[in-house]
Amino acid sequence: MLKKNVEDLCNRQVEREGYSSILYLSMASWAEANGMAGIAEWLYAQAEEEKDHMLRFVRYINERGGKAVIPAFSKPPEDFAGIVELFDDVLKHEQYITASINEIVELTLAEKDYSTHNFLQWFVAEQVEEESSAQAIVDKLKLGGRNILYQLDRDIMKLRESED
Ligand code: OFO
Repeated sequence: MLKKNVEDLCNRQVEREGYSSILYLSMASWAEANGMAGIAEWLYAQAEEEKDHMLRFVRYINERGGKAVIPAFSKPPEDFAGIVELFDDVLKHEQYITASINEIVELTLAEKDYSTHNFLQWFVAEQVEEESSAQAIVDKLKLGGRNILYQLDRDIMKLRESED
């Protein structure tokens, strides 16, 4: 049985993972409407992954005798200043999610909830990957400037294809 404070933080994470999903969906749609098909593909796929992360929390909370709550989500931004700014936002958002996961990890240690601690390890590893792929794209964009955008769009499309 989940302790109430652990359940509450897990439910907070349901909202944060769900918001991540619609944030990336909005970014994907913006990129697609602006002719960046490869980047849009990458972001659509991220949106699906975040939905899966939300579901993992929902199912875990219910499995442990808690009650997962599906919240209303804030409306994500619909316009972005540019692709460099967009990926900067992705990176910052992932860093925020990492900090949020780490808070739950800390609470599970304080509460000696080793099952939830174990459940969270998948997310700890996932965040390392997500921060590093966002960072790699930000670095490429900053290194090459906007003139490499077309090439980068192709590269990201290929990256997505090779992950399938
Ligand atoms: Fe991108 O983060 Fe979920 O966990």
